[in-house]
Amino acid sequence: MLSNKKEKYIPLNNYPKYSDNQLVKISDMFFDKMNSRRSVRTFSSESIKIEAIKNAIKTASTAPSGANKQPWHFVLIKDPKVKKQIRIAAEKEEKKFYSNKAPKSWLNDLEQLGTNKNKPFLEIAPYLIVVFEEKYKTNRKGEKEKNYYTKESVGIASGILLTALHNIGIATLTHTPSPMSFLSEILNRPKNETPFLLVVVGYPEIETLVPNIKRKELDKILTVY
Ligand code: IYR
Repeated sequence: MLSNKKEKYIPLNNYPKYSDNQLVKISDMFFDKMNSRRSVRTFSSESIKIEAIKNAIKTASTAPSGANKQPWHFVLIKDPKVKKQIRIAAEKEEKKFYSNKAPKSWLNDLEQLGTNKNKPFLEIAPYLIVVFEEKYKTNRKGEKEKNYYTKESVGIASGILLTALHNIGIATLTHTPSPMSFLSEILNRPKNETPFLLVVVGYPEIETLVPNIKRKELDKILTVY
């Protein structure tokens, strides 16, 4: 019988079933692909078709989330004037961080990355994406409705975003100027959203160098019972 009533459950589709050999091979190839991802700090200003970036954001939004609240909002910035405003505000915070806020031990830990208060990439890269965490929602009666596990949800979505961009050869830098509240002001975001991460997006500058640092070996990060 035809019914236009919304079904409570629908079939799970599109899960492939690989052989053991294929499982190992495909996962190994994907590891190689992801293992080539590096945080980049020198970006080319070369433009990138916005549809590709929007697709990556759509992919990020497939992340699981607490009670399916999807507690994220993405702001995609391409306007040079807005990028400039963000750079000025971020460098103001970074100046304080590097000159007096950060303890010596923190600066020592950062030494290997070669970071400093200057953030030219915030203007040079063709796009910035600011990921906002939606801590709660306000309903029509003006009451606060809770979202759940928002940090975990937005963290997973951000990881998928970086993966989706890397998959098409686009480099990223996860940048967290602290505090980040200036992003809410510049981007006019409502009070129920908190800036979570600023992602710099673009092609790496030609002859980009990255720090010669290593990932931990699997046996150091994995315990199997
Ligand atoms: N937010 C500063 C400092 C910084 C902190 C960490 I932890 C890093 O992994 C990298 C940088 C900056 O962006 O320079």
